Amino acid sequence: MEKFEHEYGANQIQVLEGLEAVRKRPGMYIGSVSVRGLHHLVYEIVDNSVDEALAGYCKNIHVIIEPGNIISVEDDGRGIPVEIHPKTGLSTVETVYTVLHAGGKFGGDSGYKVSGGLHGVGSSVVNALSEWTEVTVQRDGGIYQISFERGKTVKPLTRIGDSDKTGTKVRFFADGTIFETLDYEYEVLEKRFREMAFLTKGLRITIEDLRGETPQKAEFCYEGGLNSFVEFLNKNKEKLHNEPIYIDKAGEFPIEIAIQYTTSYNENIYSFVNNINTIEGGTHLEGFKRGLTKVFNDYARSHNILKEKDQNLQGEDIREGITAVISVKVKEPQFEGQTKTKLGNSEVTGLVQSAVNDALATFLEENPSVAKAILEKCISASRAREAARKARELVRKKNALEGSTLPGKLADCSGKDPEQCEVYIVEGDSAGGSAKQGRDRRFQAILPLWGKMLNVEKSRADKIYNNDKLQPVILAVGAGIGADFDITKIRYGKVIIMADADVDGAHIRTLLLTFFYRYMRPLIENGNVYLAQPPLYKLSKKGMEDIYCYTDEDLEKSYKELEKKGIARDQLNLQRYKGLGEMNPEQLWETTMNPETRILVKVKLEDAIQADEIFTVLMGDEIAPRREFIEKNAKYVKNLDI
Ligand code: 1YM
Repeated sequence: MEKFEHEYGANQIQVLEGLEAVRKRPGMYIGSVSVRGLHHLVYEIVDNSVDEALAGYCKNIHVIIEPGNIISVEDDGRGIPVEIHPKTGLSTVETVYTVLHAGGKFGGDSGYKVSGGLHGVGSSVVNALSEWTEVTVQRDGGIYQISFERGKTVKPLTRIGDSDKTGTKVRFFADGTIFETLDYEYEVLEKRFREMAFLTKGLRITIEDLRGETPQKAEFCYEGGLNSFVEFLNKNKEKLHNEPIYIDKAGEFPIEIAIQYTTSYNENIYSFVNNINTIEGGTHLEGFKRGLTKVFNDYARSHNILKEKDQNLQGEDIREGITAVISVKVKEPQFEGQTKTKLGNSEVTGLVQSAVNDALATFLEENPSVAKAILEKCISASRAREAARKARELVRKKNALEGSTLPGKLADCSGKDPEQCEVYIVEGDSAGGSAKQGRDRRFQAILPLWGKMLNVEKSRADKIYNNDKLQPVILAVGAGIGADFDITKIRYGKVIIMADADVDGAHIRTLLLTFFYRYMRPLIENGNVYLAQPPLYKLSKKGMEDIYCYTDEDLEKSYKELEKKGIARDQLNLQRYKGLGEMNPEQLWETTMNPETRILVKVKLEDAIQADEIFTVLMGDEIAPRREFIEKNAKYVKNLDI
């Protein structure tokens, strides 16, 4: 057996200090030690395989969650090099797994290093944060293996057999003393790998979950690349044209774009740089938007769809109903923004814009019926925008005349500091009445909702401004709507939706959440939207303090606890609350509004793609997917969340 040299020189001591730093401050390297950070470990390893695929050597990646939350990732690339690395005196695999940031430096120029999802730190960080790691490489006719514990080499690289194949397999067990949880969420990983497969045409990624009684498995491989991605995003939507518009430009900055218009009123654009989702957009997105606006206006002018007297279509008109995915590869990306997911490289704007200009103009010339369908929609969007502007003006004028910008039904709080203040949006006048009486008026405002329900998903902005149910919400929040929305103007730090725990309540919650998601998204992104959780039950008995239960499990627990104290079930009076209106003001305060005792669920936007799907399906036209969605998620409907 071939054993590799293992010496602890000055370099190696530095290495150990480096990995010690990772263990001391893991958050710096993987964002957090929550389940999210845990998932990052998997992405870090898989990213190396994806890099190998991008370099053209790897076709298959196989990820397994083994029993006991051990992760195994195997690819059929070239295998990490095994020869002694001149700088460290150790094998290259060992170097990659023990030297912080070693990944790219040693590999030469193999293209666009994606490595590391959001944080780009690589294998050594995973190694440092794992109780143990085992790497097996097939390369140069042999099988080689090396093992580590908490980042330290415990078995140096050894040749353990022969093989005519090539590839890398990494197994690791995350360190339970570092992470809050070791329980991987299969759905989260599955979603991420589907996305990665879309982004790397032809790459096959399989994921298996071997924990639990029923193993799960999924396989993703899309020959259509981004076209498949867009078709997937639009699967529940009515399309304006059958085939996505596809742009694929090779070169120094490869650019791949797929576009398909739907009949919806929303804009759904997802952008990626080196396979990293650029949630905050950036120069590539800017270039795309500019190109799109210019090409459609030019086409509309030259084909006399826009007459001389007509104004140009605006970008937002042209993006109504669009679903698009943009993926660019940039050698040295600069990421900016709060979450470092905004591309800063200024040279990219022009490159993307001209790629869109060329390819899209050609497409429109060759597909006049598609061009016509899209432009008809753009023009109707531009009319609606004009109508919305007028509606907005009207609201402003009306407010100016009436001398107040606040809706009449709002019972405002006396405090003025938005940070401290909260508004409860309450369905129904009777619950609104109780809430008004029960609240702490110093910091709690109540806005009862009345009027006709409007399906935001099926309406344009002008209808929304004029809707008597939503207008008070817009005015109370006080920060505008749509493109004008300005988060710094919000009047309340917490916008709390308080609705009954029944079907109607679920409906109003969904409606309001859809509205916030489509028209005040920063409010959700900034974590200002909450769902109040009124209790479902009250247990009472003479001489005993009332017990409120928020879930069925809660109720069972309370019964059991009381039994232990010698109080039997049949001695207790159980009240099931059908609506908020059944509670008196004191009870409402105590159970649902008192910051000391209430339960608030913060609405989080973890995943824009999933949120879009949920709202499209729940509020859209198509009935079959809605039924399917509700059947699949019936058990969660009680706690509707994005
Ligand atoms: C399951 C994880 O890490 N695969 C992988 C990693 C590398 C290579 C191939 C590779 C890269 C290069 C040349 C190169 C890495 N090599 C290095 C380094 N899968 C996994 N597959 N030969 C093989 O980039 O030139 C770092 S990652 F630095 F050693 F070359």
